[in-house]
Amino acid sequence: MAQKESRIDKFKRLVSQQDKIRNVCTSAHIHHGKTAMTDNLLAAAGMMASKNAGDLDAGMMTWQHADEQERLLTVDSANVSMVHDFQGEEYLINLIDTPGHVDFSGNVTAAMRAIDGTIVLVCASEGIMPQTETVVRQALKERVKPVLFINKFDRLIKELKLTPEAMQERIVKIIANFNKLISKIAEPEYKEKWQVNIADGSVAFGSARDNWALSLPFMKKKNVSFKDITKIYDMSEEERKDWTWKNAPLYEVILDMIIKHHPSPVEAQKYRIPKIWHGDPESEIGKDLMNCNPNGKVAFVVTRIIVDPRTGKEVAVGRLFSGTVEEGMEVYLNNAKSRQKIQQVFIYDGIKTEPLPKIPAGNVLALGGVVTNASETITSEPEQSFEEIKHIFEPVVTQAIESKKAADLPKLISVLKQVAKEDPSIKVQINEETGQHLLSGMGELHLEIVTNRIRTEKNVEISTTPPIVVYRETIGKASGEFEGRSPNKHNVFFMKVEPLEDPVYEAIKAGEIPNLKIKKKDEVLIAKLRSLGVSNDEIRQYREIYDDCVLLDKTRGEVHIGEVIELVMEAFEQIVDYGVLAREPCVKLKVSLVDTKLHEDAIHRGPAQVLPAVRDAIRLCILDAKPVLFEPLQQLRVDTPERFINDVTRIVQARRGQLMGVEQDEDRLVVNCTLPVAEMFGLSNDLRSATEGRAAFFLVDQSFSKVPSDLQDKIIRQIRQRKGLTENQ
Ligand SMILES: Nc1nc2c(ncn2[C@@H]2O[C@H](COP(=O)(O)OP(=O)(O)OP(=O)(O)O)[C@@H](O)[C@H]2O)c(=O)[nH]1
Ligand SMILES: [Mg+2]
Repeated sequence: MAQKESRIDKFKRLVSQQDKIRNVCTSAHIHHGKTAMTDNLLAAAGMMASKNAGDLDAGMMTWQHADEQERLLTVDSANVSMVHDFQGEEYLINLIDTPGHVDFSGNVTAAMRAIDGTIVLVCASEGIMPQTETVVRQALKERVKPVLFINKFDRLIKELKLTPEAMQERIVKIIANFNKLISKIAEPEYKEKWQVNIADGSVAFGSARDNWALSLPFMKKKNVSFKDITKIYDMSEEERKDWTWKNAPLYEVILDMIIKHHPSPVEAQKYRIPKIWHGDPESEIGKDLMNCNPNGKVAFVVTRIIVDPRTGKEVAVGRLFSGTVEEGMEVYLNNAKSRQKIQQVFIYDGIKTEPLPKIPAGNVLALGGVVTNASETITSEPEQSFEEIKHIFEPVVTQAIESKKAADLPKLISVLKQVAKEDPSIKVQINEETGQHLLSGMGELHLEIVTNRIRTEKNVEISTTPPIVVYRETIGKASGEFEGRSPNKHNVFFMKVEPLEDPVYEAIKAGEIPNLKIKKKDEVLIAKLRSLGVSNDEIRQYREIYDDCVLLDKTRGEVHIGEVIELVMEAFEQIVDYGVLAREPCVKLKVSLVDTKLHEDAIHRGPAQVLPAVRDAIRLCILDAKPVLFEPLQQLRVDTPERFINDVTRIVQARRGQLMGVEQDEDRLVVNCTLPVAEMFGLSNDLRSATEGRAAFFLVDQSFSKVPSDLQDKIIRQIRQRKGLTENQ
């Protein structure tokens, strides 16, 4: 008798059948049911007790941290893999369940790099929400194809008691709104191509919690009508479970949709690679990437660093775009510029990692033994890196943190470094002198989760200050030319600073131009800058793009420039990181090196000479260019029952908020407004208590705007005082 194939052997076989792989993620507005769906898919694949699926009391399988269980929300992405039979063939589905809360949206961006398709969930009752738009943006930016699952359909049946006709109308409306989003956001080529469609089954609807789903093709196959659906909640629970398992099984409808409508890695890489990797497509690695070649050169992008809960060891999760990774293989880390050895290669089996001796291109997997950071490109030999994984929102809230016990000082530093690795949207600034470190995150909840994990999971007792806002510095006009002299007086740098042109700034912010040191001719960048209206002369002068600022080299015929330009870049980065007014980060600066006088002898123009000279010159320029402080603003959507509208507008206006408009949406009013982040602390409590908990707000977008002039000096003074800066620091 033939022996039954073990599950791990099955995975081993399927990882190399590239046309039978689908790499996907869930994505949605907060709480629209991503994790309930993921858990139910896992249960059906026999990877967890089906009894626990979607049962919040018993705990979601994919919640690996206690805080997720306590707060009933997803913080970390969870990788799971499963096998599904479709038309007589077995498929391997690598699925990442992403968080919905906007504070953790960095994890969504990272997941989008690893996968090729996403199932966007939309609550049937709430419809498209601000975060739905955000996740569609995140997906399309990485050329990840969306399909739609309209979830919580039970609410239409049980709470709203809709007729079959009204149900269909609701579905049509949600699909139309979803397709409108795609037309609005997608690149021209995908506006039409990626529209979802009820007839072809790229839309499904159902209840993730109650473990059922349907699509139009599936309804036809099973001969199920909308009228039948209206009746299922009149059945006893047992009856309903039997009926839905037979006529509307969630796992079958969703996994069939994934297999039919999402691309295999081979198909996807043909159009995704040109978007996320800007090397030469005709080179050997370029061809390997485009073809997802398992026998080609290795190219792996790290999307997340996680600590395996079972072993306590760090693993690098990501996507293998080309080649085959094996245990014991030596690889090159292109950002770190170092060689390391892969000790283990893991695939996900359900939620657990399982070591395999080797895994070929086209899979989401994890590497053990490689100590690295998210966004790293791992290859066999030095190669062109992938585009940086750029997060859509920036950390704008900061907390100072200190260890309570002196003995924990060194431990806290290593824990903070670890936290910054594990969480792509946390920024850590370590100050070994004062012992007071700064942790910046997306919002209050983000910092609360991270600081609690430092206490409970990393076991360091810490004290924290209340959250404060991170400001930005920029300039109001072009400066004159200013010089900076090196301490030995032998080198002079002449600099100029201007506001960066809007089109270039917007393109950098949108992630269309990555952080970059320009060492050789970069055709993609040249074409991009030209399309943004930059003159050919200036394009040639571009040397670096760094955090929303650019550095140009306008010197001519300076023989030693090649030897000092790296140091000029370093000084430029230092000023961008710590501006002039209050040592807050700078934005929208175009800094030009205009001329230099350099000592003949390299020994007299080392870092100790060049760095302070360049910094001084840039500082003088900025001071001449009407420096201003920018504050982060959040564009919010506040949903409220009509009777509380006056309370809501009062709260918004009391916090320096601006009302942009009020719209009626079904049974609620939708208030669009903009608030300074500095005024947002405690907003959710205020709103809750003024509206009996009925109003809720959602982040639509983030921007920076000039601090009102009457507040600027006061805020600068406060920041400088907090940082302990003296007059001329
Ligand atoms: N009525 C109803 N409730 C559902 C359904 N699916 C999920 N829920 C509930 O909605 C809430 C959120 O479900 P989750 O699965 O955690 O949603 P999520 O999208 O993973 O949430 P985040 O990851 O925190 O954004 C829970 O209370 C679920 O029980 C559904 O089909 N119908
Ligand atoms: Mg979740």
